[in-house]
Amino acid sequence: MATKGVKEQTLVLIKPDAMQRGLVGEIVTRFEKKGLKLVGMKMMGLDEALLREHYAHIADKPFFPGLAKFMQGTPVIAMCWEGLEVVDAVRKITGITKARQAEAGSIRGDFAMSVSCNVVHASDSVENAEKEVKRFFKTDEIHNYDKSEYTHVYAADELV
Ligand code: IDP
Ligand code: MG
Repeated sequence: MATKGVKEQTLVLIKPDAMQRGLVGEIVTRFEKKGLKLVGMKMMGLDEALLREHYAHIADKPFFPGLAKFMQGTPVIAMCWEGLEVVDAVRKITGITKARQAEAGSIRGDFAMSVSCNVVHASDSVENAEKEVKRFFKTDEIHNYDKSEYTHVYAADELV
């Protein structure tokens, strides 16, 4: 799976608070309007093993059991977005973890007040994005197609 240039990929999860609050369309729209390419999307429930792997860096924190319960409250929507330096771009659109301090204009800044119920997950580095896309999607669930608007989203020398 190519992950360089305009083919860089990142994982976004729409979390259960956003599912309950009817924010799915709004969240997807923000990434679409930025000019990113949606190459994978599915609804899925997260089991304990997947959550322990995905949140390995915080699995020993006291808040982890509560977080795991929250993340299992509804199915989530997993998305793979593609674009030039997309991992960084999506983190900026997402905003910082503590949503009530997240910058206005970011998804968390505009739609959330909590540290744990913060509407979306976004991969935090190119290295982690590669692992996370593989964790949530099978190879044949990631799609390769031409996006006609790319000639307007990117300059010719960026389209490599
Ligand atoms: P991130 O989602 O902004 O990358 P991480 O530090 O990777 O933040 O934490 C993963 C998720 O764990 C957060 O999005 C949030 O849902 C939850 N979380 C992180 N820190 C806390 C905390 O101090 N209390 C409760 N939940 C937390
Ligand atoms: Mg993180």
